[in-house]
Amino acid sequence: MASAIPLVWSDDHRLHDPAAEIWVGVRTPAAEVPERADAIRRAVTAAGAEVVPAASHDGTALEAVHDSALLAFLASAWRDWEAAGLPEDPGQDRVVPYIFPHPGLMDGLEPFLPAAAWARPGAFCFDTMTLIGPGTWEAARAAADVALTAAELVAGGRRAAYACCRPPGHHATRGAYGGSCYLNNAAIAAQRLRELGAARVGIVDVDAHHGNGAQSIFWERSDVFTGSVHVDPAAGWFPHFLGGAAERGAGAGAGANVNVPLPPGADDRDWLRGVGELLETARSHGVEALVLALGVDAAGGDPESPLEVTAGGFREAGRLVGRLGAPVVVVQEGGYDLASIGGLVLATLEGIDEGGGRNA
Ligand code: SP5
Ligand code: ZN
Repeated sequence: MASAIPLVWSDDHRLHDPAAEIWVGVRTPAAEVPERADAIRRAVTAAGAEVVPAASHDGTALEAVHDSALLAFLASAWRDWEAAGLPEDPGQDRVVPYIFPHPGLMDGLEPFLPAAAWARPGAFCFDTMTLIGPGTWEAARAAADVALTAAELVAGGRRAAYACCRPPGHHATRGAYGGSCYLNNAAIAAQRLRELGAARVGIVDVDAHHGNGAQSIFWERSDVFTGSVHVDPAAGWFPHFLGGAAERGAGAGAGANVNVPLPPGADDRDWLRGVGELLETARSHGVEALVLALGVDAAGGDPESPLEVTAGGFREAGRLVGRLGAPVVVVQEGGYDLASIGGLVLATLEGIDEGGGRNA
């Protein structure tokens, strides 16, 4: 079956090859590899999707969602690391943090921005798993361009567009990167939809991991509803420290964030109930456009999550999204089993078509 949803693309994702993750101090092979986006693109275009090249954008849309200090750090991090000689001595070929301005260290004081290139990453990164190399910034910029281009297609009247983003974005907050994410592509797309006329926008995140980035960025805003269904961080899963059902937003945004944490092993039925709850809540908030943060790592067999969703589950989630009736920007997040991720994304896009999201 042909997908009527255009796929927005940039070859520049390949400039980012983190190669490794530092987990419990050990250098392990990266899960977030360039082949991911290529595999997804192959499956979706084999089904007939039109490919739209990403248009480049200046920094304005990034500044609307991220701190300028984070953007400045990311833009020069690799150059600064190299200039400090760190690839030769001590022999570290990626930017990795080693000290963090932990609340327990600072006790309310404002941290310095470290002068040392080896200390500065800790001011902006919340884990040791999200490495920066040559080309990481260029690829992250390109992924944001992909998301922005998809948002502009939808604002221009397309019923749906698929942003084949890499690196992913949903763990990145206003001021920090981590979880294999540098810039929050979904949040950037949502903010752009707001600027282009949607009075209320929803971000529904179905990646296996909590969408902490959008939750935090829009925490005090009522104009962007955020929802995430994910494996319960309190049961031992990334991001470990947040993502519970009690997190509902604050101030003007009180009630405009919903988390549905699921137990490890949760299947289609549990997961689809969560997806449905998020979409219903988005509907009740009156969203005029939706961003679907589509990680497919909730699938059974994915090496990074214990959820057991099937391709049929992803197709049904797509149908629920299509039935919402709002135009939708689908933004790629996680999904790490190279053999299956393309089919899972395609099933979701076909579900959106079937549910009513077919382009006129
Ligand atoms: C975008 C996305 O799905 N990010 C999720 C990142 C979660 N990574 C947590 C990894 C936890 C440790 N896994 C052990 C594997 C060692 N290589
Ligand atoms: Zn994930």
